[in-house]
Amino acid sequence: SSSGSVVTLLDYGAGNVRSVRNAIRYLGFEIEDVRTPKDILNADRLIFPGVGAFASAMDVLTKTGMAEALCTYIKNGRPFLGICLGLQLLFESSEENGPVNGLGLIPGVVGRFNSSNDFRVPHIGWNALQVAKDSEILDDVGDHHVYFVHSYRAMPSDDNKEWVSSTCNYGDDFIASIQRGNVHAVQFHPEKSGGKKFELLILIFVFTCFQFQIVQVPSHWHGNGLFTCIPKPTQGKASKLAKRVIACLDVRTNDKGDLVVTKGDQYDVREHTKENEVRNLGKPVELAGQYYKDRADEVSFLNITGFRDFPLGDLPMLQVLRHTSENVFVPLTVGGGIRDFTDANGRYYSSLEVASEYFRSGADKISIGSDAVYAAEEYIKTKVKTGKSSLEQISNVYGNQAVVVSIDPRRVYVKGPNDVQFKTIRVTKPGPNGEEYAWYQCTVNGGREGRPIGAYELAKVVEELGAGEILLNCIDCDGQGKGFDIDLIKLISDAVCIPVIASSGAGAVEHFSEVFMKTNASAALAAGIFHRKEVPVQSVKAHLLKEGIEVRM
Ligand code: 1PR
Repeated sequence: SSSGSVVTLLDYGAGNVRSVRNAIRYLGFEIEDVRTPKDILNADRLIFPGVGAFASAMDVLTKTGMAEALCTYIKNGRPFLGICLGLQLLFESSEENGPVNGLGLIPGVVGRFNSSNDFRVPHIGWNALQVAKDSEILDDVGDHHVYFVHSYRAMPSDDNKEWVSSTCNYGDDFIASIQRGNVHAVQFHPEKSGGKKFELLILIFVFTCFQFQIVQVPSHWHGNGLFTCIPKPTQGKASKLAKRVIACLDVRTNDKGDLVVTKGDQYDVREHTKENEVRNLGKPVELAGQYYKDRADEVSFLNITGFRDFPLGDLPMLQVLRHTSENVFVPLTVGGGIRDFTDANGRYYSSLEVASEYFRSGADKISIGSDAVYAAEEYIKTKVKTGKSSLEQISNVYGNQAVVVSIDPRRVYVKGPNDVQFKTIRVTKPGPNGEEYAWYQCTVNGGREGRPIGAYELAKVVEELGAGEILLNCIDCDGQGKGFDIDLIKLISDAVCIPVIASSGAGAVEHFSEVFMKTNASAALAAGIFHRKEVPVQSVKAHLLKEGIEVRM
């Protein structure tokens, strides 16, 4: 194309590139999609946001002739920006379901992180970069945290050192970005690394990579010194994954039929008045936009009546996602009603279809509640992985980093540690009858039904079945503002090697530092205090920073 405002996008249809699209459009560029290998060769500038698994991506690229075109394009040093898998595919091969050959342009093998309690896999969240060689891009990124979400990574070596422009430390040093001439690729997600000073890092990339005028700088950027006041990256400092602060919006239709953000007390979302109406704390798109501005690291939407109202019938929720993802450039999670479903007309929808629709509408992760409980119960009974549960299917297709399991446990006190067949803990505060032990019973359907499985057992099983993260609620603490259930969060975050999001009960900034100091939670989520504007997200982060906890500011 001859137009200076066009970006060619290679989207082979494997997942959510909506955020990349939105980011490019937000910056005033036009997008031209690659349809044939020729479109790659004719591109003036090409963005390749890799999504999905390495093997299936390579498969598509090879079959369509795109692999060859990409190699030619990159070998000719044409302007290129690869994102995430778009970086990994440039290497010789990957261990992901493999070994599988890659494009072979950069020496090295993409391997899996070694997971442990300290270095949970997937590596999800904001981490800092260490500069490996001078690069204009990194000068702009500076000391800021950028968003990563991946389980595999390429490592720097003598063979690829002239490519490596930055590394990041997560157990080992891995390659965070590469650059050679016009060819750039990043393991992190510039389109999700939204920040105050540079709303969108992608701008800087596009700007630097392609060295052309930004057509339309969003008005609120003018004169904010975007390119002048950003510090240089730190040299050689071991980076640290920031603890995330997540704003959660429980969404449902109220009795008037409007989609509202609601908030329960121990999951009861109705006012205790004669009308008994659903509590209304605001509009979902508006609140999400507010939390993004307030520097929330992620935003979650839980469609809390999804268990009974089929979400694909619930188009407003998809609208909410679409609109939110146009202006919110941090990861979005959506949950509620993800399961196989047959509608009134007998039409069958697989959970994968439901999830796909959520991803297409702008979700980065989906969250499964009730259906994960059934899948775990089944697996414990049969010891067979059928691959058929929603959890397994979605994880297989989209990768485990895209699948959150939301647990809704209720504390059940018992006298002795062996009174039940489930994992018990000695509680910090004894129960109403002096009980010193408790187990945490999983529930389904928004806490309405207790199931014969504990949160501990569930967490371990869903990790095995392909969950990439656990959203750990606690019905007893929900909406109480008395702090997180430290006993529960410690129990679960010690039991698994995937990230755990602590949820339910935040009432003050100190509750956040407490949960990060006393447990291995990777993130903390709150709803009520943010909705009621009692404590803004910024205050939580300022407090964490003061307490010496790594956060993205
Ligand atoms: O079972 O797959 O359809 O998913 C339903 C989802 O909806 C689950 O993730 C479940 O947690 C959620 N959900 C169902 N009913 C409710 C309810 O409140 N009646 N909300 C509900 C869960 C808990 C958190 C809340 C935190 C923090 N809400 O989302 O935001 O407890 O609150 P706080 O900071 O105010 O204490 P499926």
